[in-house]
Amino acid sequence: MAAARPRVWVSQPLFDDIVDQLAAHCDVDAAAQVVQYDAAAIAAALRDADGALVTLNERIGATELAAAPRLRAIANVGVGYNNLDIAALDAAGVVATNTPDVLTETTADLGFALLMAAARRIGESERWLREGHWRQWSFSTMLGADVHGSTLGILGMGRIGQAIARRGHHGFGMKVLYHNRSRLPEAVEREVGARYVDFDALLAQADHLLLVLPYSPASHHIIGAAALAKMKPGATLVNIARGGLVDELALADALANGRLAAAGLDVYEGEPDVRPELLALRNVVLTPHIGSASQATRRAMVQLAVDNLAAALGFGPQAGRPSNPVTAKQTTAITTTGAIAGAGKAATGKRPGTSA
Ligand code: 8YV
Repeated sequence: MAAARPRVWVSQPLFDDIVDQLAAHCDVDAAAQVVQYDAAAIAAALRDADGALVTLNERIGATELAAAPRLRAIANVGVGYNNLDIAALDAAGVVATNTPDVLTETTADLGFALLMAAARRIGESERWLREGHWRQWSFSTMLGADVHGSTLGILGMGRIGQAIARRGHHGFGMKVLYHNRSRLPEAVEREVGARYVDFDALLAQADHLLLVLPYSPASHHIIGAAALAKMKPGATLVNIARGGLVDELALADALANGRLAAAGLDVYEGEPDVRPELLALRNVVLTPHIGSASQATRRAMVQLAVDNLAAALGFGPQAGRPSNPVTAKQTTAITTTGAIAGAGKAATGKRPGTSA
């Protein structure tokens, strides 16, 4: 008797033509429309599944796994995987994979776009024009901060951080400073044009600070009231990693009282809900988690996740050896002192736990 085909759950509509490749080996149960799942719905969907293809909106931990005896692999469509409890997956013998590399440049583009939009008040200017205020124009209308020639601070220096550093250094003549859980090799620092500094120096010296570090309990609210108070007055903050890195109420305060000039946010602690305190401010540019959202990159992410899942389930050219496994050991954290928490591969710039 032929072995039963594995069952795969696909949590959201992705790209059908790519997801359909799984049908060569598996029975595929793919969501036909966008769904917001609660824990019970995820447990129900996983009950008979051997594999799952999920996005960062699906949170999976010990509770959901307890009801999924057949589950062998979860392929996350995203480089960040803080939606998955990796220790619980390891304990349950479930392989988890992510989609690094393919989204690096696209996400770095968005980081830079938010930096420029915030510093040069582009969102605010556009609203002002649409609201019919142009006749009130004066020579000091919408004065912002320069990006070229300023000091760019990058917190988290994985692949995306490095891609942003290159843009700043080579494209905009910026002085680029970074802080990371470990220092890059000198040759990499030279190539990306960035200098390592400690956390406090980064806060104090950056005209524009970009957050590109993984979220974990250790990095929760790493930018809170204390860190904001150490930032250069009039600086810009951009977060393209995970919302939980920033204490959003403290940030809203700093933006409202002028301590920071502007912010650009692509991620939020309670997304898809955005705090009214942020929505009420004019000097913050808000985008709905679109860091990797170009046609080509989102397709590449789904292709990589499909290949990872097929390999983890024992099919295809990489059978048994998915390219991008993540394990609890790789889930490391940056610290404010520059010490390294956990084990990782940051020195090569290949950071499996990077979030954005
Ligand atoms: C998401 C991201 O994957 O890769 C990440 O970590 O945050 C994004 O690219 C994307 O929003 C789809 O879930």
